[in-house]
Amino acid sequence: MKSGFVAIVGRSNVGKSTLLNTLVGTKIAAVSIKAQTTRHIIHGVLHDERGQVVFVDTPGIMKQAKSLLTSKLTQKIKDAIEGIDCIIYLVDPTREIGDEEKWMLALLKKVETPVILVINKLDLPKQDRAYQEWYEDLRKQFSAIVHISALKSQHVKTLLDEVFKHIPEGEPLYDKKQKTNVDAKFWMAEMIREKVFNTMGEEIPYTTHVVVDSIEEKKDITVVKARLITNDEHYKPMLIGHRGQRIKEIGQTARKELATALNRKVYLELEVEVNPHWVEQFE
Ligand SMILES: Nc1nc2c(ncn2[C@@H]2O[C@H](COP(=O)(O)OP(=O)(O)OP(=O)(O)O)[C@@H](O)[C@H]2O)c(=O)[nH]1
Ligand SMILES: [Mg+2]
Repeated sequence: MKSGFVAIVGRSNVGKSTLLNTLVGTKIAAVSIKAQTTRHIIHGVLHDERGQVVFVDTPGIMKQAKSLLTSKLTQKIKDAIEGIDCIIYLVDPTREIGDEEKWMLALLKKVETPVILVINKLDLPKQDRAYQEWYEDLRKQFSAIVHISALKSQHVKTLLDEVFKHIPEGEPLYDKKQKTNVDAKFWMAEMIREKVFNTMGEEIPYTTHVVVDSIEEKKDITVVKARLITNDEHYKPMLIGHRGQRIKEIGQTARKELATALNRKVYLELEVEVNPHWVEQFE
């Protein structure tokens, strides 16, 4: 049996977490239109007759936002590509090539690991994919090139066949039933944070954080208590909204998703907290 690690890298918003979820077949990682949605290294485990592949989702590279959070995330990307068997370099052909893409390309040039260039968002109309050829011209630098739609699950099997070529024989690292390294509290916090990002517009900074404090399994309901943490007093009323409308909307959409995933009734209690130091405490 084969067994190995594959890192999914690329700049912010290209669809890395969407691809992880599609490959594993379950929603593990949060997905949003906001940049820097992913902040932690998340494992999604794929089991098939050939063996096991642990896909490693990474934070998107973002150069403009010079902040403590960004530099911590950049370090995580570098750590994630150490000691793995193959890299999926995911790109978005609809967006202009900028400094971030160049940074990513320079980083990948230095690694010895095989890199598969994966051009995403194939489901979008051709005229929207204006930079596709620019990426296709880079194919010589990579071990393979695959066009996919992570969102619509197009050609994901082709990608997987390509990945398995680089996976060595080995013992499985995860139990057959296990699909991720993240625990329930972390996963729920990620699902709630995704709703914060998708409910709020540009007014809310990407630094908003979520912590789940408790999950209580009652007879026919799961009670979840969580805090939305912002680093600035100023954002608290925005998160709460007029007469609590915003927080209510975040809570309702998050509760629905958790209930569907768990196949149980969920009661979700949300609170907003200001903590100017959370980024420093972030690991
Ligand atoms: N049309 C289309 N949209 C996609 C596809 N894959 C991802 N998206 C969208 O692109 C946006 C970003 O997706 P994410 O999966 O959060 O991207 P990411 O690369 O993980 O982003 P960060 O975690 O911020 O680095 C979301 O709105 C997705 O729905 C795709 O194949 N086609
Ligand atoms: Mg992500």
